[in-house]
Amino acid sequence: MAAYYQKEIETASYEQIRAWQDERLVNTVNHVWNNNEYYRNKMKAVGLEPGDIQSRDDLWKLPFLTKDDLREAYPYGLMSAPLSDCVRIQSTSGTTGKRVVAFYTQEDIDLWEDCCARALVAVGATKDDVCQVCYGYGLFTGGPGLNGGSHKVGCLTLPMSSGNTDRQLQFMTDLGATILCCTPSYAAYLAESIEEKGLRDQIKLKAGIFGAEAWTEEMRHDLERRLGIKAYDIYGLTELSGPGVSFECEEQTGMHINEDHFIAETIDPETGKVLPEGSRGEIVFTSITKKAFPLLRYRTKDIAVLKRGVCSCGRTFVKMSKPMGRSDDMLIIRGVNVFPSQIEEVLLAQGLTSNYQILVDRAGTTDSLEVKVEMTPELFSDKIDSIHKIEADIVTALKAMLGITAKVSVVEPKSIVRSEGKAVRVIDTRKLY
Ligand code: DLL
Repeated sequence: MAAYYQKEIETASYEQIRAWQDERLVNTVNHVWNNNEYYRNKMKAVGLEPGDIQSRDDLWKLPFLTKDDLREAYPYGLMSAPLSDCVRIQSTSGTTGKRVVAFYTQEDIDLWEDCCARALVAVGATKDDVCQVCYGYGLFTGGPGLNGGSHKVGCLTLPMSSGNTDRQLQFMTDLGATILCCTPSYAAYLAESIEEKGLRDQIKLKAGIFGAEAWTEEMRHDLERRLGIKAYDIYGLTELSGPGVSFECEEQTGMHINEDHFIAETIDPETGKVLPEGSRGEIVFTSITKKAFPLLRYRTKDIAVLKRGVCSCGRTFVKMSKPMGRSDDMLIIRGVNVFPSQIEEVLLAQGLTSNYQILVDRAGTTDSLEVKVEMTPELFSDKIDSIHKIEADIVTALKAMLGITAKVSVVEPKSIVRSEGKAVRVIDTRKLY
């Protein structure tokens, strides 16, 4: 029997969902027009006034918002509530030049935590559960979001944050954790450690909520078998609040989008044309309840399919498939969002060339990142020691920029294959989609 955190909302009729969306969209458009100059200018630039948006049917008229807008408006340009009403920021992982800062009022946090609570209840969480949250806490949204959701459900919450696997396993076994929240790759690492330490019969986990990066159905089956759980997907992004934009239910056939808070569209990433539901394309979200940082038609760059229909769990919210790739070049490596341009920036700052290659692989359950870069002709004559020093400096600079450790090899000039068309700079051999 399916359980819900907010049954009336989660099982509302399509007409009711539409009515909420129509009304809340109009309110949000008026809210940004009245409170945010950046939005007002963006709307004016295409000749729009708030009165032009009367319902969801008018959504297409609004211009898209992209990460570039967020960067341009950094830090306060898109804040749409007075600073005195904002109580928190969160930020995207591991980036300097490309950092996105999202703001929250107390009400924004409350609604976000409701979304996470819905996700937890959908996987069977109740107030009798012990919920171990090993997503990162701090600026990353994973820890705070699921932590808040877990509190709302009334679970005993273990705010573990990421890393320190021995301690994770000790708490998991000693306190009898039943719900595990982390990235799928960390879940796989925990499974491996549990096997190595022979702890399998001491764990009481029954469900896992895994997201923040791509993972396959094969990985789901593997995690379910090794941890003796049901493994569920959860999706979200910092810009839209964090985890809980959509979540899987017991059917495990896609993630219900919390449509009372977000309107989803699918577009052709090349032309920007809106595609009918059911088409594969880039997902665009409009937040319709956020106050401090509302986003109108935000291009996620995530490629997926929306599917509307009756779900056996009783929920009526449209489902999105697992993301099937991205329409930009962002990589997610060990949970950290990495743009190749950031790596290039580091290499050039260290006096190297732009002849480089980024190799991403997955050894066992852990992503590996290797950067090969050609030395300059001047460096070529240098001693091996100085080459090692440059490699070490790049490792340090990459760690400072991205927060993750990469293997770096400085190679001979002209040893990286030249391309006649677009340079193939990224070779990602992980099988994620
Ligand atoms: O990853 C929020 C989150 C935390 C989601 C915990 C789920 C669980 P960002 O760091 O801003 O936010 O990264 C957002 O991660 O645009 C997708 O490309 C990717 N992503 C998030 N969830 C999934 C998922 C968090 N379930 C970016 N499957 C998004 C595949 C995902 N990719």
